[in-house]
Amino acid sequence: MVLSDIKKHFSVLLTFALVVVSTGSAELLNSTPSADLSATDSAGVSTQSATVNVKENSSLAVVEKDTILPDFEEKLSEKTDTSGTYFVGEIVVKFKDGSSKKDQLALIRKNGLKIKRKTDSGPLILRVDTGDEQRMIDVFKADPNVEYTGLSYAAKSQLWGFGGGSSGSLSGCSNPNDPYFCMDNLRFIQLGAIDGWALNRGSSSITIAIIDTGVNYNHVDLQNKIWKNPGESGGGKETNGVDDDNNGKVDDWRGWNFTGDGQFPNNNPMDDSGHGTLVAGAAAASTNNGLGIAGVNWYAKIMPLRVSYANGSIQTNFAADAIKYAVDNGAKVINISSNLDVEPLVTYKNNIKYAQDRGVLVVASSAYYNYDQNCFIGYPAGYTDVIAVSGMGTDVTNVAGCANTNSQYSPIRVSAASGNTWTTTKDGGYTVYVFPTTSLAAPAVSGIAAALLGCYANYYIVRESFKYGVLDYGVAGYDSKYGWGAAHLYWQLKWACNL
Ligand SMILES: [Ca+2]
Ligand SMILES: [Ca+2]
Ligand SMILES: [Ca+2]
Ligand SMILES: [Ca+2]
Repeated sequence: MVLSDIKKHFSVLLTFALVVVSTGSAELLNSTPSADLSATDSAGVSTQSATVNVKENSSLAVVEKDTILPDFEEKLSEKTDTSGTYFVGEIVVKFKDGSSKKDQLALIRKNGLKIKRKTDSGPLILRVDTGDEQRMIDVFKADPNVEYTGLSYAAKSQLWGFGGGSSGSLSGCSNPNDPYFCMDNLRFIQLGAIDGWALNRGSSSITIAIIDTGVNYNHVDLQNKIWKNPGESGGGKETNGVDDDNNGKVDDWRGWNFTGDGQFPNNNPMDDSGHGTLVAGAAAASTNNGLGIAGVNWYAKIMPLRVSYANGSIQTNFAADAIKYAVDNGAKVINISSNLDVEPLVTYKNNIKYAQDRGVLVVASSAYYNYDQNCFIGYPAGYTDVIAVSGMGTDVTNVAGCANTNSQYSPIRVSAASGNTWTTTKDGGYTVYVFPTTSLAAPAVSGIAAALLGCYANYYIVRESFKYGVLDYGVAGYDSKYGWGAAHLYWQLKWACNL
């Protein structure tokens, strides 16, 4: 795959995400060495505070004791380079554990940079002049206190084509009675869902984290499916401005918005750009409720973790943080329907490993390319034991994405029916994506994984079911188009849960 081909394919992808939203002028709250920062968001929630106390002229011992890195000095960038690979005007630096804060700050100041965000996982996002990113990376790389540094990578949603259809009412049917299911259930047949539901329809005890652009948690077909953080629910804990469960996030009762306004993260994971709501509905919309669509999993909960800006650009550094949040807050499946063609900083891989080591399944869209093309699978789909998903069309010979083996890692790869996916929209309606996409194939796999975990299959059994319990297509056995085969709720339940 040559660069021009990659760009050509991404130019198609970007038709979904290229709504540029003006962000207003960046606020520079702390251009002086000493300042006290605190803020309250519009919901009355104190989101961050930090004291900066840099005594440049004090003796070394005093400075070392008092130096605290400022939490925030300038807003994050929402603008990517022309290929959409990284956010301009930013670099990411992880200092070595135990390195002196004074030395860290001195290096940042000496090069005229500012701190945009301390990520939960450790790396700092720093402000650099646009166009000067690589030079600054080289400068920081040469410093003995720096563990690693690199560009501030963006990821792309793996959706193609345009949604259609109406939000009008349709006559009902039964079992399940969701009107759009009744109108078009071929995808569910291909997923083995109709037969599978006779065995198991999922469990509300299993939560799927949707690491994406947020979710419209008010959608009538999603509102009863949104995860509630027990430690931040009831007795007014949702809005009391207190981190009641002491997990580092204030009032995170229904997920988290890691990007926030570019300055402060917040507790409102609403979906502005729409992709995450499409993904959430495809995995686990309210089913058999007489409304809208059916989900692959009837009962699993959805944890909305927003890691994008309003323009839909996904901030990989926050996706890494969100993986750890999902694990620490009880999600059992993590769905990532976004992809990079370059490997992000190692934090991302480390946090996926953190999830897998704790029995949390990570499902990711393989990179979208033209049908049937042998191509690079991308990241995070390319990491070890991530369930990387290609998208099978209603005509099963059409497959979006790839499952080939030109990766330094060894992912489990599977295909999933995603042609004619009816799903939920951010505006509260419904839409259909006719062509197969990996963005909508991954949540079908997440819904199946959640069903298997809900019938007490363990992590390893579920992971292996995507190899041994799937329906083989094409060349017998593993192939570069379908991977091990097509995800199939019925056969995987049989294989993993002995039903
Ligand atoms: Ca909390
Ligand atoms: Ca609270
Ligand atoms: Ca429904
Ligand atoms: Ca095959």
